[in-house]
Amino acid sequence: MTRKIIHVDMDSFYASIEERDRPEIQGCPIAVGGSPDSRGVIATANYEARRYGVRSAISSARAVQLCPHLILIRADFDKYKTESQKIRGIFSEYTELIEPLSLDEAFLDVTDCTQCYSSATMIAFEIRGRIHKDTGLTASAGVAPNKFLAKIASDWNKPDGQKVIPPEDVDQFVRILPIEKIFGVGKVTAAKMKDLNLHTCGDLAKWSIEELLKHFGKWGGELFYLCRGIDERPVSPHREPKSLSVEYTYDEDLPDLESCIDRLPTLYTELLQRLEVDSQLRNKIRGLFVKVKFNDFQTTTLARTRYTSPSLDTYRELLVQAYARGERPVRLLGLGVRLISELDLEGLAVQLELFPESLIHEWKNWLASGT
Ligand code: DCP
Ligand code: MG
Repeated sequence: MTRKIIHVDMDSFYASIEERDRPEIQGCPIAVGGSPDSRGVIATANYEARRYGVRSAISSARAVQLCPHLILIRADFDKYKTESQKIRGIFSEYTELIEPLSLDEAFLDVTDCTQCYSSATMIAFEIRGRIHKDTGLTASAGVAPNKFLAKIASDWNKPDGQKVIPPEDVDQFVRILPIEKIFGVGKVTAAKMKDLNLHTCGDLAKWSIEELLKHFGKWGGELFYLCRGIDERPVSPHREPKSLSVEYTYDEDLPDLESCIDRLPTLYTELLQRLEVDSQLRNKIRGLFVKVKFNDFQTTTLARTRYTSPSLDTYRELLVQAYARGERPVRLLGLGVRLISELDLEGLAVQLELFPESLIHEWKNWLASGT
């Protein structure tokens, strides 16, 4: 049966909240992030600041270079969580099938919704209107028969827009869809695909599953379906991740251990931000890991279980050991935490003590100071 999936994604979420709360800076270029003096990074920027090239994950120092009159504001996660909860409250008036991906985005399965004459397009429109009325913020939405297409569609008419991909338009839509739109295709993979003369999903669809598997490993199997616009993954409200990690493939290989260590703080900040998304996650950490992919694609993961506080020092120690296994230039670095499932947690309630409140404050201060 054809499903109706909506992907809602707030526009420049943190920055829009700060702009809303400070009428005096409305219309100015605004970014939320750490301090430029101490290796801080940008979490996000409003659309005015983006015109200068200020984007998520660039260093705050670079952002100020690009836009000298940028207004840089420290993140206030409690405030963002409050807004996120309001938005989720609105979603839940339409469906129970909500899968949040972060504070500012979620998938909704509205196949069985009877509101708005069962029109998913109208439901998306109404939800965006409700969000604006209740929070003063704008959201964009994508409506499609599956998660893959709905997520691409929500980005199509951003900000404050929506796009619908009806089932009958799927073939035509994916045929000319650039490969960069596929989740997981970053700069490096895109360059590799282009070398193979693969530019659109239509190009990918000409390859056999064997060829895809040969060039892209296991992921090739997923690509076979995605490039045809097929994605059967359900919207699952109770997804329980087993781990949470951030990783980055560098445009140029990192030549030595020192340059790897230099990259740690940025990855670490992002990992902490991801952990902030769900307050339950902190209680579920039962180990830390570092992933290193060397320039010959050999990958090594070094984990330390029983560690429940993700400190930068521990990650540095792990990185030193992981690097020693290859001692070659590095193309990818990743940092992560292993999580315990809800069920395991019940049996190990005692261990909750392992994650003291004081540490959480330490993180927040650390984040705010941007060091
Ligand atoms: N975020 C972050 N670090 C990143 C990316 C995002 O801290 N590297 C935070 C800040 C964003 C929020 O997550 O406000 C949502 O991320 P999005 O990618 O949806 O970005 P925005 O909502 O800011 O902008 P857009 O309008 O492009 O969705
Ligand atoms: Mg967003």
